[in-house]
Amino acid sequence: MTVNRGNAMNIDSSIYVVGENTLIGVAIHRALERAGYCKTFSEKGEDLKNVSQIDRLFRERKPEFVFLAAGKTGGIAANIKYPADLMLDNLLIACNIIECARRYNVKKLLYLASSCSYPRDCAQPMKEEALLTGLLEPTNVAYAVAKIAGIKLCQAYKSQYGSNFIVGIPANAFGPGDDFSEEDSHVVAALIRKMHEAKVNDRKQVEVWGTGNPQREFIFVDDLADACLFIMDNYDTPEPINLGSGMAFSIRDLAEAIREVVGFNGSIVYDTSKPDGMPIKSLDNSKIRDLGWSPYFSLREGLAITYNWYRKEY
Ligand code: GFB
Repeated sequence: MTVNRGNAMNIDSSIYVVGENTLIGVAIHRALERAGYCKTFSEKGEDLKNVSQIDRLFRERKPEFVFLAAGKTGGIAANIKYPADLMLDNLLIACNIIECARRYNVKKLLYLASSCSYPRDCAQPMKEEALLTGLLEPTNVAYAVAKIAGIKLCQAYKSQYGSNFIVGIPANAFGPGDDFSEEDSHVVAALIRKMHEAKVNDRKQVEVWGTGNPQREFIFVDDLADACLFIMDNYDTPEPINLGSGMAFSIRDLAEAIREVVGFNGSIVYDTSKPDGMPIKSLDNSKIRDLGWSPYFSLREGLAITYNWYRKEY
């Protein structure tokens, strides 16, 4: 029997997870399947930047709920090297998906923004109201502007058409399926790779970028996916909502934690010629906690699962 919970997803709702290969998209699929949702799908080779392909997909598959977890991402170096690619990809995908969701009367859409949408010198932990109150971090301004455009587009559709499009702002996600490339990855994947390679090649030291002082809030991707399902069912207002874990650490502490999980016994050196990026990014999670959601995995557990996955895959 189908249970009707107002705006909530039903077990047989048609659910489209946009981003078939992304870290977060894959984790949302896993979470939906685990929870028993039986009609979930992603694009099958369609180009998300091609509006006629996306229009056809919506017309044929008729999704009722959409998780928008697509768009190019990358760590600090990728943001410096490819600002145009990152910006264009994210803008086009947001425009195409959000407009098709309106055209085909999607009941509800969740757009995933990024914590780099907050101003560089934001008061910490960052509250949702702080968006657009100051200048952005220069190393990721192009990507951040694209993400802010996506947030504002959801709000504009809500205001003009009454569309139930909501926005989640995730902390820095990591987990199985992450990009482990040498230069373009985010810090967790990069340090797992560097320390693993140093261990197996018997190297004595590993280089960590920057001063080690910046602080980041990390969320294990299965917790993030769980938070996405939770707000799809329990949050209906156009103001963004932070999706964090409360686990804020300095890069130095993160590097030590990864060293232990990987079992690397050499030393860690800091290359201060590399950029630090935003000094602190930590989210105020009171909104989602007050609704009744909290994360399950500790940083250590998340790192161990991610490292096991990395060892099997690489
Ligand atoms: O993960 P990350 O690239 O993302 O870097 P951001 C976080 C911090 O780790 C920075 C330091 O201070 C880096 O300098 N770090 C140390 C390293 N060693 C490494 C390394 O080997 N690789 C990497 N990548 N970092 C991105 C944004 O910023 O975060 C994006 O550029 C996006 O726009 C994403 O929002 C979530 O948190 O600095």
